[in-house]
Amino acid sequence: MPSVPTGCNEELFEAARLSSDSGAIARDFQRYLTQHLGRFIGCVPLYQYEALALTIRDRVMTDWRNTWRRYDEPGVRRAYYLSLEFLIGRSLGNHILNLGLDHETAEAMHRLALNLEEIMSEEVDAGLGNGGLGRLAACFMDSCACLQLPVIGYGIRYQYGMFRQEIENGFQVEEPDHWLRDGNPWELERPEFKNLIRFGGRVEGVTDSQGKRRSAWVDTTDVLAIPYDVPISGHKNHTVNTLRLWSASATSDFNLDDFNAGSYAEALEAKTNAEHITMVLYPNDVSENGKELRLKQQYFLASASLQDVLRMWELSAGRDYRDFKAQNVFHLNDTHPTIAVAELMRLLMDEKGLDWGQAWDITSHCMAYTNHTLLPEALEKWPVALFESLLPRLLQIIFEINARFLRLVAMKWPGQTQRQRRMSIIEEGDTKQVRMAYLAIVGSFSVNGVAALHSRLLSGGLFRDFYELWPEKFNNKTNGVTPRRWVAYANPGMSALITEKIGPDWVHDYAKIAAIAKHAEDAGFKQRWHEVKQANKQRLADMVRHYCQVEFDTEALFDVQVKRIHEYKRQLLNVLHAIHLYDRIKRGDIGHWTRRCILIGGKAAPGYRMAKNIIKLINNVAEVVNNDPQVNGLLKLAFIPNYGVSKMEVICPGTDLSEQISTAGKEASGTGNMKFMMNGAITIGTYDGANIEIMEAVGEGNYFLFGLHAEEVDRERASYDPARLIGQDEDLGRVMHLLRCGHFSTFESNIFDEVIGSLENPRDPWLTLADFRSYIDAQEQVSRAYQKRERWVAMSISNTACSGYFSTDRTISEYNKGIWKLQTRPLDQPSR
Ligand code: F85
Repeated sequence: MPSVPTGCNEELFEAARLSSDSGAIARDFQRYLTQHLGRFIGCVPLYQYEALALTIRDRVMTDWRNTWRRYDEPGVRRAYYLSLEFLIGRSLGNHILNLGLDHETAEAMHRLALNLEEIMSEEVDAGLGNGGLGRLAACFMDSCACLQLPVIGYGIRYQYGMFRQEIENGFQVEEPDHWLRDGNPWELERPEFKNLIRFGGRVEGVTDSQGKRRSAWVDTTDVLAIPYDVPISGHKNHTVNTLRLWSASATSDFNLDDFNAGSYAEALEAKTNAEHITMVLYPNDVSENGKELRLKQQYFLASASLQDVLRMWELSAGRDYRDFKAQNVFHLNDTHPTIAVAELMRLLMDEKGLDWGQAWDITSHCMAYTNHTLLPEALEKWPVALFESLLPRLLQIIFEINARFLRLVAMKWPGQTQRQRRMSIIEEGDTKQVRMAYLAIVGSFSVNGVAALHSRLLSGGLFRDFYELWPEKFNNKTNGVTPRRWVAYANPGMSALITEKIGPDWVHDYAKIAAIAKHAEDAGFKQRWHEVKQANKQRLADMVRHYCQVEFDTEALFDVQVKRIHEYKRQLLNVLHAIHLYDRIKRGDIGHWTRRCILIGGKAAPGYRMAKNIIKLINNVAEVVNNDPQVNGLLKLAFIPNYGVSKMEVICPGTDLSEQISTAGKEASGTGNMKFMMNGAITIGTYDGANIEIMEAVGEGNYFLFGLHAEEVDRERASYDPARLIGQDEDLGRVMHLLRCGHFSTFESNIFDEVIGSLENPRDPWLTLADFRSYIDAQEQVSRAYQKRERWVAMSISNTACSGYFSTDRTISEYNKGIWKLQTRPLDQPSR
């Protein structure tokens, strides 16, 4: 027998790997189905999915353990991505692709007379996020594994993810998303690494055994954090990184005294209360008004994750924290986990015995913060009183951080008390509040925005004072999306065509996609590109028929806007265009008409009235347009319910025109725009967020630009006069008339008053009507361009060819080079 290896013995691991030919996959699948799940081959497809998921999961296990070990080697610097959201979607197909087992698995299922695609569609989306921010975290995890970077994701295992959206009579109705009901084969519970999280209580000064004065946080109410690990496989590189999600659990199952006294329900109360913490994801993506449970979630994540990292640190370094900052970096995904700044201070001082200076030196060298919004109402603030009762020790620490910080400000700008008040982490006023963004900036060595314009607007506007104090902290990292999920997996037809022309390397080295540009004028290639797009449009049309009962004709232009519903994203502008086209049809103005199918999708925050009204309006306009015989297929409009990750996997490959029409200066980056571009859609967009970089990459000739620029928006505001615009523009006048006269609200009088009021409001923050004319004109350009098919296809190819920059592999390389400074940890020979 060989001796037990101490280091990383590649041969041993190689031997432990399961064989992955189709025969082995089919055998394991059948064994799981019959021996483990107790079902047979003709069972309901859910169990087929489960058996296949377990079969594939077995094939990542060895690499997973191997990767952990490699990252655990002494001296390996690691990053921890702290995020309240990871919008992962489905996993099975993604792992199959990354392991390079697509053919083998399809073949194995075929042998058993089963269909792989049908089985994969049984998986429920892991919807642990709201929108772009959560999906970005998931794309980042994919790229970190692909680049073999030692990064661990830390998040929350919500029992209920993003709500399921149903549409009833045109209105959004929210249904709970109990995604774990049938179990989750992709998670591994690790109760051995649980942590205790404390809330409430009070702070006492005590003298420790060394005679030092310290703070003790006592009389707390405690909750356990149990980690569940989710594997994140790299692309054909034997790397499997970890996403560690925390679940709350009571410290004891129930109170025995109550139980014995016969109060069974009361005995369970503590347990239920504890478990509420990770029960549900907050479905808001812009403002969250100081909900206690949300702050509990944030602290729960931060504390559990930091304790986990310190535990691992002490395993190798003991209680010596001198090298900690050289080997660890925490990344804060927006302000949501920012309480980690204060919590790391607390742990290092109160639990590990460091003094303030040592603890601050570590903390402020280990934290990095990414901002995802410019909307002031989206910046998190917590009432001081809430902090005081929930996290008294952390509030003390924040006050001390602030006091020291304000001394620094006073030193830099003596006498500028206004500036000190502006910059204070504590906002004064009737209810004092903790400004989390300021805590994040003060506590971090790096602060970045998510697109070039956004980062400029941060340092020149929202965070200007801080930029003047610490210009070296501020930087930009333009977002991206992972080409594995969003091209290779979502668009197999296009991927096969690309690989045929330029080889398969583009999947892991996405800059190589540029090589298809030289085929943009090759007639044969263009014809095949077109055929692939048509097939993808058919797949999308089938989905639209299924969910919306609306027929989309694939010869028409597919015009799509999918994203969270928000006034700043201006779904309303899109609707105004749809109404304008309808009005033209009704007037017989249909010379050189381009048929259009407009698809809109997205969720509204349950408490956001205006967003919900917008959904209702879209549905009502759709009802009128789709049922008017005179429209006769010249125009279709559909609202796709319950938009999410797996819907987007069908939508973006089948789209011709990508709508990115936010008010300039409001969309931090956008990432849907990148998914569409990669899949050969052409963008109609404002000069906002990453749209600007998309346009620069593809060239103005391959992009439809319209609307005011960010600086113009601010100037326009002073003189914005919607009534004048309506009076001057006949098209707009007719559109507004159709809205006002109730053409889209028969028997529902006045339901759109609020929407109309917002459009006509001179103080409309989103200046929707200011961009109407320029939008309509740009849409007319689109319609004309779509009629020149050859040219359109060339534009489509150019968009894909120029999308190399928008891979999260590039984004993550920049995070690593500029902020994290990790070394790649290649495992054994990649099998690419
Ligand atoms: C999005 N933000 C930006 N926020 O809007 C996009 O422009 C950008 O491309 C992506 O981030 C990625 O950078 C976003 O998705 C949220 O989901 C969000 C969630 C919760 C909250 C705020 C924003 C609360 C907690 C403050 C309500």
